[in-house]
Amino acid sequence: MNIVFSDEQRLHHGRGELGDGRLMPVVEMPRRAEMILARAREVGLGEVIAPEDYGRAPLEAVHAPDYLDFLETAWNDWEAEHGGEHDALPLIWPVRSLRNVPPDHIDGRLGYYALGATTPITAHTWRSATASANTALSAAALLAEGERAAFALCRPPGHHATRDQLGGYCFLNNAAIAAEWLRERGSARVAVLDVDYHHGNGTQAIFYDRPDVLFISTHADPRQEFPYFLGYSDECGAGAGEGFNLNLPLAWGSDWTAFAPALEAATSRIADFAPEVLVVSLGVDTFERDPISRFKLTSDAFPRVGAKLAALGLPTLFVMEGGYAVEEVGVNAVGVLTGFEDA
Ligand code: B3N
Ligand code: ZN
Repeated sequence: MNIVFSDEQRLHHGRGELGDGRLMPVVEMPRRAEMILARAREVGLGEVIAPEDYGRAPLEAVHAPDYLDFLETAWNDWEAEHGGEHDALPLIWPVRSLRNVPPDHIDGRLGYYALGATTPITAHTWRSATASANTALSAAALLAEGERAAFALCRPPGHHATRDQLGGYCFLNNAAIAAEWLRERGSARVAVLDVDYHHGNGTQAIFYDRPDVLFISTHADPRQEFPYFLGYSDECGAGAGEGFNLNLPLAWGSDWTAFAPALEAATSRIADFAPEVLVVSLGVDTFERDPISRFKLTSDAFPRVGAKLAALGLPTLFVMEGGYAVEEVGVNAVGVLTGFEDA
């Protein structure tokens, strides 16, 4: 299986993230991608290919043009107002009693276009985020050319990014951009399966009223875990999309015995849907020693996940999402991919 990755994806590196009531070192760091790349090379997974530039059209198929303009200019606007010493972070949001209008000032715009305060914008964010989206698109193109599977080593990740909001370390929704591109290239039905520890709220929202893109997510129960405000089991899709969204939340502490039945329910629904292609939002923050998560999967679970996905017999695009146990992230992410290939 070929791997798509660009050196530009290393550039985004936040100086701190808000958590525990203070600014902490970021967990979503360039070394994550380096560890995954090193492991992929170590096991001879496939060739590492640089992405092509697909331009703005596939981004606009998923994201609002004004949001893309904001992302592209946010750092310059922030630097002009606050200097470049600290990353850009929002401090107020258009919540219930306020008006949902985009202001002119960068501090207001940050709140308008962000769903939380954990995602710093840096001087290189736009470059890395667009490179990450191009990585997903280039890997999708490998499937369109007839490959059975491809791995988009996306970083920054994407599944929390909505049509017009960043959050949860995500700026552009790489999996959604790839899924929509595959749809527009002629795949009549696309399934997106999100196995990250966190609910893929952005991907869900983007496809919520669509019957042609099935979204399924296994994740930590939003009653207990980020993103808290989406990912409940009664969210089934809307309008023409009703019945094409399936959330499978699991309690803190879930191990393979809890995770495996959810994965079985997910793959069974995908088989019924009979998609032409499967996009996997691949997070390995379900790992027992992940520093920000509370599932208990051991490293030997990840090849089993890959084998289970392979049994669907579908062209499969893996799009990297979360996973912050840096020493093990390569073994765990690549474990899914070798499990898929060896099945
Ligand atoms: O949940 C957190 C968080 C929890 C613990 C942390 N420690 C102990 C360092 C740090 C952060 N923050 C909220 C933002 C979570 C974003 C999740 C991104 C992700 O992986 N999505 O799939
Ligand atoms: Zn996650």
